[in-house]
Amino acid sequence: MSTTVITFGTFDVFHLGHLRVLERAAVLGDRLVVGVSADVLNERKKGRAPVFPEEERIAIVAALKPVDEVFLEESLEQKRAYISHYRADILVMGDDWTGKFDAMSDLCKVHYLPRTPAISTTALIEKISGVHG
Ligand code: C2G
Repeated sequence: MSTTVITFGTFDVFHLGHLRVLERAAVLGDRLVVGVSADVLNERKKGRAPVFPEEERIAIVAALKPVDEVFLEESLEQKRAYISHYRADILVMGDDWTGKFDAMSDLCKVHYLPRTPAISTTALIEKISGVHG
């Protein structure tokens, strides 16, 4: 029987930390499905619009070798529906989300991976915009 892994994220200003989490999620199963957060969801969650719009973020994630399927994550409340729809066996998230998705463990296994240290979209935006010189 094949194992489907699902993960979610904004993947804005795509960087090595994003690539690593997707690579490590993919090896936990046979098929990796990625929910890319919609622009409106990101604005609600982080109080700012992503740098790259959802169509561009989806195109980048969909082109990656470890990724088999991509969809638009329109709301956090639909997480259970997405997990069931894609018949996911394992939900994987970075450990900044530790504990936040434990409620899904009746539907699938929930696995948190250590984040790649010292890299984030926010830090990149600050660096590019010259906030830290
Ligand atoms: N990540 C990582 N290492 C980093 C930065 C990010 O492992 N240095 C991981 C995060 O833990 C997450 C994934 O990369 O699993 C995507 O990160 P974000 O784009 O920041 O995702 P986020 O906005 O937290 O969206 O429904 C959940 C949300 O959509 C998650």
